[in-house]
Amino acid sequence: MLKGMDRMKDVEALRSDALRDIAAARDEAALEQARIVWLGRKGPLVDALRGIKDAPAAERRDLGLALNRLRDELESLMTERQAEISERALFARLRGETFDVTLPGRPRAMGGPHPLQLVEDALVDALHALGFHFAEGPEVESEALNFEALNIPADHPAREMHDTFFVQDQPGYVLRTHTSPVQIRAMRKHAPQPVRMITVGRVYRRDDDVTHSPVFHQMEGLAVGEGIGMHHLKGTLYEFCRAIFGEDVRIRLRPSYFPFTEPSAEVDIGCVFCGGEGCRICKGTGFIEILGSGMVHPHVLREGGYDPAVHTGFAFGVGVERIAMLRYGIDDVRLLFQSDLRLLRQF
Ligand code: 2U9
Repeated sequence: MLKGMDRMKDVEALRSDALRDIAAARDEAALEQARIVWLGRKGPLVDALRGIKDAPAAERRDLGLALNRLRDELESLMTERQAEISERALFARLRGETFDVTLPGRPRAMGGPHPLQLVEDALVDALHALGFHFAEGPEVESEALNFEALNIPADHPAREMHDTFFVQDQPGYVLRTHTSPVQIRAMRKHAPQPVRMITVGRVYRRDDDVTHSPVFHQMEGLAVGEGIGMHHLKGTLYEFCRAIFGEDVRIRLRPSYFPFTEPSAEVDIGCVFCGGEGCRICKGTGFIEILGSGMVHPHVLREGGYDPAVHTGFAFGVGVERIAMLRYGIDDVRLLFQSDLRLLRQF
């Protein structure tokens, strides 16, 4: 217990004893012991703090200040000492460890461009060279743009539940089932000026087997202007197929049906595997289906802000996975979505 005029001297004595103990602590256990002795509930400092009330009124303020300052000082010295002890222990451990510099390094798993990305780039480059500009749009799309504007009314089979992912709590919104709404957006932006654009991106359908994935990629192109005809469509697609499959490629157009084009045509190329003689991949026909296309339906032109009496246009769509599977001989579409390095290292 501190008494009378000696109180301040005793604070000083207490300080020098505590400092000596802290400096002498060589390990964590010793430091913890010093903490209990000097800062613990039964220690001299807490005792002295409790005794402030018994000191003469004139001394209380200075004594309180000195004791509180001492407590802060001891706490921070102990923290510093703790860091020194840990560092010293770490260095001691490292000095004892040997390191075999002849061991082989751990190889890093290398990434690389995904086959879908390689195909996407090739498709976009081929059309960029023909003067088509690139546009993008949202993957969560309104039913109005994904369906109605594309001449797919509410009772159309493509709108049945099994095809479309709906967005919970967002009536009227779907995950886009094709990239075509991007073209509607571009038409509305540019009409009545001519447009020549392509878009590529993810689309979603409730399908899942060796040839269908619930998420897949499409590339679509559109050209609208005055005097555009089927010959422009055929010439563009021929050049496109030459860029992708080689300049000797043969193409064939077959009549088809899409709600957003009229007339519509499916485009086949001469089978790149058998040279047209017929094989397992072309199922003996000598041709492989590559893309869909057609002249933009008047309803769709009007929805885009063009007058079908003045403007015409052509459009086409390609499945990116299908091209990648043909190009690289991949027989299960799901391999493209599994991020398996055994597949990805091959590109
Ligand atoms: C607008 C007008 C017309 C885009 C077209 C196709 C034909 C087509 C398929 C290819 C493989 C989809 O991924 S796939 O299954 N696409 O056959 N797409 S015409 O027609 C449009 C698009 C937008 C405004």
